[in-house]
Amino acid sequence: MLDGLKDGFQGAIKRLLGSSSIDEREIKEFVKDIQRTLLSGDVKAQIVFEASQRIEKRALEEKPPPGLPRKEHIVKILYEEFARILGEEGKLDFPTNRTNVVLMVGIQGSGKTTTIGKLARLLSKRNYTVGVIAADTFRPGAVTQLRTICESIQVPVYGDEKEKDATKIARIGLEYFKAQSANIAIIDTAGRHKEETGLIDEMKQISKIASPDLVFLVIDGTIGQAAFGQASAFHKAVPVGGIIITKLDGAAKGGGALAATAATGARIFFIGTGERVDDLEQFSPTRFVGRLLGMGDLQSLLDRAKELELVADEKQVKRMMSGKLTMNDFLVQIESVKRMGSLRKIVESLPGFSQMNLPNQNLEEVEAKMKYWRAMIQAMTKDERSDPELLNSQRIRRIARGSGVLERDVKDLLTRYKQAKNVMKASKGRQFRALMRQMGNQQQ
Ligand SMILES: Nc1nc2c(ncn2[C@@H]2O[C@H](COP(=O)(O)OP(=O)(O)OP(=O)(O)O)[C@@H](O)[C@H]2O)c(=O)[nH]1
Ligand SMILES: [Mg+2]
Repeated sequence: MLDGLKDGFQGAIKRLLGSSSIDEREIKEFVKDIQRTLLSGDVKAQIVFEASQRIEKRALEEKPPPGLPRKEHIVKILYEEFARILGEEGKLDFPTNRTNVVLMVGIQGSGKTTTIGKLARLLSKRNYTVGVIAADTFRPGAVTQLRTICESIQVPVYGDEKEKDATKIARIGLEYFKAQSANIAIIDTAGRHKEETGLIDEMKQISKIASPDLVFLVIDGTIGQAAFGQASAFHKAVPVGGIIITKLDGAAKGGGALAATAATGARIFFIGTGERVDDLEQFSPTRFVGRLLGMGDLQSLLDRAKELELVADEKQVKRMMSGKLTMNDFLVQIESVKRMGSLRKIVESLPGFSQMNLPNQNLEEVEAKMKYWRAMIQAMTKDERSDPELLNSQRIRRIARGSGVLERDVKDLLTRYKQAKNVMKASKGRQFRALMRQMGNQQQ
């Protein structure tokens, strides 16, 4: 599934990462690549336009966190913008002290009835008691279809083959399952076209009577951008709370997923990946986008970006500006120097390190020292790290033993730390900011 999109995105990313420099032209080319891919993946033009505009604007204007190359930052923006369209992961969580009502809507053949079976099974596995109401009086054999599916998973069905009034079935079915104190009642409805006003009205009626806790819109994943119109039409009639995209096992291009969420603002909860009752997957936006963009590489990039953002954490800078440098902050400084490749320029600009008279000192030696400092800081307790003033000779001895160094080394670290703290205080964090800037440039 989604092969077209995947190839397109990954090709674009590869080209971006492979280019020697990044300027406005490169960024625009990249955004065009993305646009082309999205359009060929059947994503609605308006969504493509809005998404690519945001990506381009951010790519041109945003400064990457210090240490993250601009190209990689742009990939990260791409990831974030897609994840944003898809929203957060939809989680099902129902209170168990009443009967929660779930209403399934969607056009004919989208997979409502099949999905109800899958959903009922999943919910029973999560220890909810589930009942299903067959309120599709339109399609011949609808009740039998539902009964057959639910029999195989031992979920009770309320249906009345002779009753032609769907709203009545919904009402009586709900009374039936409420009387049994079922946790969840799922209502199957007749498939309808968005233009069929009669059936849309019936759906509104059912919704009014049932006052559902959650309306699931079931969308056929193979319909592509038509999903947008469908989703908005349904959403206008009943408030769609969640989306299930079916048939993503086949030739679906996946654009419908982006379209449906954009149209309703609702999250995708599940995707259907086959006809069998177990073929339902919890949908994870980050995993979905990850799959599209090539997860392996993306994950390491995101991890690294997160780490770097951690280093450049504004809160930390603020804390340091107020002269409160903790041992943890100090450790972050040490770590960041290591990560940036321990270049002399950086080391020299690091508060506290500048006093080390570096020109005469071997940088490797400094690095070796850092390794020990790290070990020493790690041997400290949480309290000691946030307030190194606590470190009396007894504690110093313990730390030295714990990290395999001499007490003198611990004292040396403390001196270094105090210097850093003083410099930080005197410069009100400016030094730290300068350092961060420098590290950013270093990588570009
Ligand atoms: N491959 C595949 N087929 C699916 C999936 N979900 C549903 N189907 C098939 O799609 C067809 C229609 O499914 P139904 O569940 O009957 O659809 P419906 O929305 O209830 O249809 P109506 O009641 O007529 O509106 C059936 O043949 C299902 O087996 C899926 O995730 N993958
Ligand atoms: Mg059906």
